[in-house]
Amino acid sequence: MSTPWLVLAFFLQCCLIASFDHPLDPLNPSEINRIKNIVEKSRLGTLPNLTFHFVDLDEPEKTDVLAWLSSNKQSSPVLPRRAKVVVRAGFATHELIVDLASSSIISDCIYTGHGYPPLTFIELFKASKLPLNYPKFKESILSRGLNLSEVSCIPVTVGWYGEIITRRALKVTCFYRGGAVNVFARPIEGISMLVDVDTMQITMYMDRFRVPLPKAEGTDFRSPDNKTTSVTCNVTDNGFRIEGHIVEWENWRFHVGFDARAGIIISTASIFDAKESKFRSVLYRGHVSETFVPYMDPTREWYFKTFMDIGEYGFGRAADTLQPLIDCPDNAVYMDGYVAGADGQAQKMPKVICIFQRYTGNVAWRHTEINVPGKIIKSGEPETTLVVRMVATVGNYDYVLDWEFKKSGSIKVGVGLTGILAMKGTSYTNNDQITENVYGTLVADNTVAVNHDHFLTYYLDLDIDGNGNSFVQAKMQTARVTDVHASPRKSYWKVVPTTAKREAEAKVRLGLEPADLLVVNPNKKTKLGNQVGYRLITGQPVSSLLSDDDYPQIRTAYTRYQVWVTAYDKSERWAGGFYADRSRGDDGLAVWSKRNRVIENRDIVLWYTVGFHHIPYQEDFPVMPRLHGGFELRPANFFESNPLLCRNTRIHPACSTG
Ligand SMILES: *[C@@H]1O[C@H](CO)[C@@H](O)[C@H](O)[C@H]1NC(C)=O
Ligand SMILES: *[C@@H]1O[C@H](CO)[C@@H](O)[C@H](O)[C@H]1NC(C)=O
Ligand SMILES: *[C@@H]1O[C@H](CO)[C@@H](O)[C@H](O)[C@H]1NC(C)=O
Ligand SMILES: *[C@@H]1O[C@H](CO)[C@@H](O)[C@H](O)[C@H]1NC(C)=O
Ligand SMILES: [Cu+2]
Repeated sequence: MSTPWLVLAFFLQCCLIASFDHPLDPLNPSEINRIKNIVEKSRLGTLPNLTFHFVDLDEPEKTDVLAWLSSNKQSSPVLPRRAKVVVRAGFATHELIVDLASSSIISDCIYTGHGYPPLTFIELFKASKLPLNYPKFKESILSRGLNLSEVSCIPVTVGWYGEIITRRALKVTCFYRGGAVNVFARPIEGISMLVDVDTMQITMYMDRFRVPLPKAEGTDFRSPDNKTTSVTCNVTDNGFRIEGHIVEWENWRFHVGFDARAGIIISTASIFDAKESKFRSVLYRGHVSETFVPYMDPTREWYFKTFMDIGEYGFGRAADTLQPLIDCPDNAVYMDGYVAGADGQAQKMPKVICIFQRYTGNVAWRHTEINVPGKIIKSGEPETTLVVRMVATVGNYDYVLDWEFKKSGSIKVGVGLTGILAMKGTSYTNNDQITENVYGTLVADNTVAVNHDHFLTYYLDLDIDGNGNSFVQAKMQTARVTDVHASPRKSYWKVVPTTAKREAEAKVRLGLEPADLLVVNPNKKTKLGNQVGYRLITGQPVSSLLSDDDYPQIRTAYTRYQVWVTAYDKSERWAGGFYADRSRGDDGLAVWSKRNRVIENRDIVLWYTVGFHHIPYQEDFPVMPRLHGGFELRPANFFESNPLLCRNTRIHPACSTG
């Protein structure tokens, strides 16, 4: 195949896709507003206190999406455009499917199980204002000699601690600005308050003790240099194309969606195989599915801080407008997101995703050959990647979430933690004074930053060259040399591949035995007869250290293992369960896996948890330098040889289709 033809073929494929909407496109603002109208005009509109908690695309059946993708889009039937909507009306949770074509609600069930939908921004806002008009709180502030107008209160979710009956509730913790800007650095300790969300009233108030307020000096987190300047970008100079939600860059093509719960959703990612002269599927859908952030202070004022931010609030809703030159480099292109507000109205979230080509400064590959007589032969290539990024600011913490695509076929997922630590006031000003357990590190005078974990669980519906896939652990086991005459060696390691037949065999706690973890397509082999696959290169093997009978652990039992594989089921997307607020662990990854379905040569979903045990250090104060974690999905016998030598943009002898 000659170069011009190959380039032309690539060009044609990319441009045909471009002029049609993709069935996985997120709901656009006019669709969100139509959903609001459809729901308000229905019987639900006559019930009191109608609020929208979840409005998301109800994606078409996967088989239909795949058929659509491989069809001639002009003649193929239009796929249904539907939304999954959760509203509260008359203090009940209604789960709706709204059909946009017929402008009707095609299903409406009242959810009566445990747990509640995500809290709305308005609920959080109202709860944060309640203490400021609450007489007992005003008294507490006055008696501490503080000025009420300098107090900021922050509502937090309360979890579940074995209560038989739960209501929608928040606790509120308060901080003293006193002219400073780092709100979280100056906690007003000793006070607890419970807010009943449905009645929006404080139903429990306790002021148990007081400790000195941490001082304002040294808490300012603002950068001394003012680097924020606006930069205009030229899309054609960035080396990639965006048409609607489809991004094409080098050998990659994928769809970027934005969702109130997950934030970035990468769909239908496929890679162009120059040898086969076609796109091959890699990832049907990938996104962060749940987070779990338990703090390790069991005292009355702190024990409930065991957050599941994605299910309780939403990473998409917490997505921040990105700051050019700080959050993303000057060649970045930005995308807006849309979410439904509590009233159902579409809200624009400007510039919440950025996409940019990155010159990593790394070597993609290289070699110097000195053994050819009379010559020194050198070659190599610098690494350039494409990054899709968002930042979720959930209260004190900022999560920088990256999807990085490499020409080598790798997808690297990065998680950056930065922002402000969760801190509590204390009487101590020096570590030598401390004789009791303070559950954290003294990071400033009168300030303890509390020990905690971060677990970010990713949903990875890999479709390696089609959707009949298997999960293989290529275990490395020490073997003895038995024939002492043949070798002076005593031992070596050999690879023992084991294919998981059912879900129970695919729960992995990393670090116990060395193994490569692979998703392979057992129906496809390379010319050399190896199964095509992708490998999960994991990060640090972090799993939850809480005991199995501890309530937060019951709610997030999936954090006991870093890797799970489940049979694909469209409804199984949120690892901590769909109704995460006040959940009891009866929905979610650990429960689905117990069904022990067959996962060999099936459509399967890989789940991986990026974890951090976070002991705070003084350098994390007043704002934390970014801490990095993540994982990589890397081709493993997927290509016939190094794909960097055979991309669509250039032809190398190694790539001839023969
Ligand atoms: C619920 O609706 C009623 C009637 O409109 C209103 O009086 C009440 O304040 C609402 N409750 C909440 C929590 O918004
Ligand atoms: C309290 O703070 C407000 C706002 O910062 C200020 O206007 C007011 O003078 C302060 N009151 C006292 C008693 O310091
Ligand atoms: C930083 O720049 C912004 C925008 O130009 C300006 O409004 C602000 O005052 C500057 N801040 C400082 C500390 O120089
Ligand atoms: C982008 O760059 C191209 C090539 O450098 C140029 O032709 C085009 O006019 C630029 N577009 C904009 C909007 O600046
Ligand atoms: Cu942390």
